[in-house]
Amino acid sequence: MQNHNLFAALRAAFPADLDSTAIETADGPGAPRYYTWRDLERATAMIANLLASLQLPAGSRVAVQTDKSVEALMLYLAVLRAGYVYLPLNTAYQAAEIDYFIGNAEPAVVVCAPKHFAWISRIAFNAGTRHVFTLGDDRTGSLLERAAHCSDRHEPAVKQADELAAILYTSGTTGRSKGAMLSHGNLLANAQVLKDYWAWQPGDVLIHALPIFHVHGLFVASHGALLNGSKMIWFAKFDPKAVIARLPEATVFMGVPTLYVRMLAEPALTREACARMRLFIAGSAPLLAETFNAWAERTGHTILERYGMSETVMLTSNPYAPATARKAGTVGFALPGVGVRVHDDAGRPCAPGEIGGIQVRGPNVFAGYWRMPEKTKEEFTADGWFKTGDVGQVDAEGRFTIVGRSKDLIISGGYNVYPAEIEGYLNDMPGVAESAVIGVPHPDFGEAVVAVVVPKAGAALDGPAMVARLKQQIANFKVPKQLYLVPELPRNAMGKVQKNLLRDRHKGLFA
Ligand code: MLC
Ligand code: AMP
Repeated sequence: MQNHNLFAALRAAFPADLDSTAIETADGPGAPRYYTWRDLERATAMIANLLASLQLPAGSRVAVQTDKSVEALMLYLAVLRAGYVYLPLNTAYQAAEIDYFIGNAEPAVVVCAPKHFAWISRIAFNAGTRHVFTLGDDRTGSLLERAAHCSDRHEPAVKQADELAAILYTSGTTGRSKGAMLSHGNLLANAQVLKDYWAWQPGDVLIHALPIFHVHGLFVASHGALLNGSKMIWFAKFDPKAVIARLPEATVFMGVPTLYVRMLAEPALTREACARMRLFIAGSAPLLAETFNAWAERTGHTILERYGMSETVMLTSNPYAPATARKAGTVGFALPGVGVRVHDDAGRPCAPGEIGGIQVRGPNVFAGYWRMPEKTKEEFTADGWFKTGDVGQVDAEGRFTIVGRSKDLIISGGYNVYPAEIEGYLNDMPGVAESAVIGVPHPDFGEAVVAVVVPKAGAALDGPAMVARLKQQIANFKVPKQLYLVPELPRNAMGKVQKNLLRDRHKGLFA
């Protein structure tokens, strides 16, 4: 029987010389550290054997909130290898957020940073998780201590293409986060298409400077390099100066627009520094034409923008060749084998240039939301296309442009922030009558979170104290950069808050 385990496919792409360098760390404890392909092979076997020794039920989730490290990547690969389901969690998440994810996903195993063991293990054990391990970014923690006693040989678990490989939580427009269920087949199909579409080549070297708890860094970047047997220069934390210093050794870079904006602010970013580079890829948030143009002028390289999401991995991409066919402000063409279309609210296809909802179908599209069949049903059309919640158009050649979102979502520095969630926290504070959370243009983050709050009659609210309170409750990137107290929110005739008016009112805040 053919094994569709994603790890097996990645493993098959390792180069013949297993003693060559697979990953070189550029920062973090002990840098530079060199990991060979053999190290990846052996360490993932040992961790997979540790997981296997726990005799977890089939389909068990392994939830992970750790700082970025090569060992954390190995843990991801080991979970695939052992046949369990990987559930990555943003390192910025705090107790209430972690409590929800663990409660909802009911992981059999939780792995966290040693410094967070006390509170995370309490949440996990309360939720019925049996095993909590620690993994530090300096190779410390119980996970590696235990794995050190395990065999370094392991046969990848046999998986069907439609079996679950990972759950990625993506916040809901109303209510709580939904776990997008991605299969081994979804992830491998997308990785293979991108390998061809972006013309990965022998000798490519990827600078990996993104977090590994979202689609972009965990799947698109890591799978890309692994499936090509390419070396990675591994940054635990993005630092524009340090990344630019390594560009002469690399050929491929992937980043959210904020990373490009920050590198452009560095005089060291020059044509010479980029002379060996083959490809700069951007996505996860809109890349401004201004950034695209400034990058081309400074480096001589045309950024390739692509479009994706947790539920579908990558959907569209600007072309690889010729580079002149990459157009600012567009996200390119449907990837081979992926169906992408634009439909109006009545479900009719839009003509070229007409604006509507972007829908997708293909081997990359997820199976549904974890334990939310109703939500899943709502997000698919009757004929089986997934409604992305992005609004856009397609031109006569098939090139897509995103013009907005029907989902109330803010994308700040590549992280998604759902206004409804922040409004919930604000509305729970004493003295708050109601609130509206909006995204406004920000030169660094693309969009920044801003809150507009209405106090109850007679209540004296303290804006900075409210922001400080939020900082203790939720991930820092979700905390409003500015909070306004106002007597009332603008509403339309139907009584609906007019966020567009608020956005307009505050659009110059960070100009
Ligand atoms: C950090 N901060 C942010 C922020 N990141 N504020 C708003 N938006 C963000 N994205 C704030 C923190 O709250 C903190 O504020 C201060 O900045 C310093 O925190 P930090 O962690 O030291 O920041 P920094 O390292 O500079 O992080 C910035 C960044 C990071 C751009 C490197 O945000 C990042 O890695 N973004 C990439 C996200 C990503 O990978 N997205 C892909 C999603 S996948 P304070 O006040 O608390 O001190 C996807 C699908 C697809 O969307 O298509 O790819
Ligand atoms: P996530 O839920 O984190 O996977 O975020 C997915 C969302 O990011 C998409 O639905 C889009 O709104 C947005 N996105 C991803 N890539 C792009 C892009 N190139 N341009 C504009 N928006 C993008």
